[in-house]
Amino acid sequence: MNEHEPPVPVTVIGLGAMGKALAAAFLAAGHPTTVWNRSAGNADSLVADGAMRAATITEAVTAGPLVVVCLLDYPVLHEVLEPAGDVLAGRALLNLTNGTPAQARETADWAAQRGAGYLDGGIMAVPPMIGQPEARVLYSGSRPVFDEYEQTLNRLGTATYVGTDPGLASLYDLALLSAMYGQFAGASHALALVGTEKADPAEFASSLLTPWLTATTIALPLLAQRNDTSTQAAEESDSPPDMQAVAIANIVTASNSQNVDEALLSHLLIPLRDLIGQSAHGRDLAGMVDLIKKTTE
Ligand code: FVH
Repeated sequence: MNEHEPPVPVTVIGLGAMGKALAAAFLAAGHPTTVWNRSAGNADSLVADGAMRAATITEAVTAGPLVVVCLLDYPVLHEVLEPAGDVLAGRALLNLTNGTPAQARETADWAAQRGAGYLDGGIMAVPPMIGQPEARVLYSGSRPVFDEYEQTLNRLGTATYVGTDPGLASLYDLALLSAMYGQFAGASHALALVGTEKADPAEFASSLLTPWLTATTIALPLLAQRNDTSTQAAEESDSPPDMQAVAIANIVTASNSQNVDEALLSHLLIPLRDLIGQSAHGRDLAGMVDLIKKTTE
């Protein structure tokens, strides 16, 4: 579609917090938008803003060429879409429901059997961000579908295509969420530690914790280095693993004496200790990534 063509009619199925934000962004960009939700009342505000309410799931799917689904999970998606399987042929199914790579691949096969093009998506944003460039949405699956609807997808946020394997977007989504929850867990531990003394957690968070976490992102490329290059990196490192293990052990000891649960840090200390004990002694933190992976041999 070029910028002079009229906006593509879009259907949004699932009007929870995220589905409503998606439909509102399409409406705001002038797309004829049909909506469906199990609890019909969720559509009221969108209908007031110009959306068309579909009475049935089949009516929703047949309303246009691009069907966007954002439901609680994949079992719900299949329960909802199965009755409309016969009318999916020739349409593009875009699934923004959070799930696993295996679920995405199964759903791509399910869509292909019904003659639909399939894109899976991972939304790296919360509902108020939808419609802004800061809202990144990852897509994988059919490249022709992505190319045809890229401009429409950019209405939701910055559309980023990551590959033809339909499971890739959810893999990247879950990986990014894992990094986020890891950071939240570490930050929660830090705030619990500081909170054991007469310190202001809000002041600590804004003046020290946030700048510190921002500064430490400089180490992320080191973690991503391949194992075979990390040995050399470690030899030149200013922060060798045995030095870091001592600091982590001190955090564990201090956490215990401050009565803060050290379970989180124990999981960091054990892999680091194992890394130091290995024959490739001296490898830098990049080796932790390999330690976490389970080998299939
Ligand atoms: N909200 C967020 O911050 C995150 C951001 C990143 C992406 N996630 C994923 O988006 C999916 C939907 O999330 P949501 O925030 O819209 O979730 P809810 O507000 O809880 O809405 C759930 C919708 O699913 C419908 N639903 C649930 N069970 C059924 C069912 N058995 N049959 C039919 N529909 C069902 C529910 O309908 P209703 O309860 O209103 O009738 C909502 O439409 C999700 O994968 C996130 O991980 C959001």
